Amino acid sequence: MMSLRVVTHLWNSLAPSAREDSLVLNQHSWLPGSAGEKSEVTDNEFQRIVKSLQLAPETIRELVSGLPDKSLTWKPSGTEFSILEHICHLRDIEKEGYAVRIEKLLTEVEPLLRDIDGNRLADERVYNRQNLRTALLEFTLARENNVRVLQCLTLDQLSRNGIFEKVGSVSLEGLMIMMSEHDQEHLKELTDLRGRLDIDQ
Ligand code: NI
Repeated sequence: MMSLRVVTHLWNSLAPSAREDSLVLNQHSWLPGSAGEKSEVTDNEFQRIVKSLQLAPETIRELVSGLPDKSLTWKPSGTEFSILEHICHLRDIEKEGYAVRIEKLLTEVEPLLRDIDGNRLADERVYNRQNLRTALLEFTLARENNVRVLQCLTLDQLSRNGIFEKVGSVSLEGLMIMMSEHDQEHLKELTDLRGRLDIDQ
């Protein structure tokens, strides 16, 4: 998988204040080489991924702050998310996707990890009529919970495996990288959307 490239992208995507903040890294229990396990990411990379996961809600908050309601719900096309839809999506994927998958990987043997149809949820739950502040707060809290769990994982736990629907075998470490990639995709789309608002409205 991609580790360093992704991490570098994540790092570059952070707001300058967030990058500065992430120079202060918390210590945690994961150390490379312990228990003789071979891992795909180094300890530094692991720390950076966790830190970027931790900072994502604040990065998004900075990106969307001060925008009028009509900009928050503006959809560039029928198939693209508005800013509000992106944030509701990140919240639900965090709570119903990643929190559940992490729990299953930690407590079950080779669990099946369900894929979630984000577009269907956006329609069913009418994301574009939800409250942005509430959605962002809920995403922030759900992310905090997940980061708290990830920070304390041992190497043995990081190497626990499951089967991710439509993807295949994935370790908890791989899942963590998927989380950061997913953040990255949506941060990129949000940044593009933000730029287009300045032009179009
Ligand atoms: Ni998504």
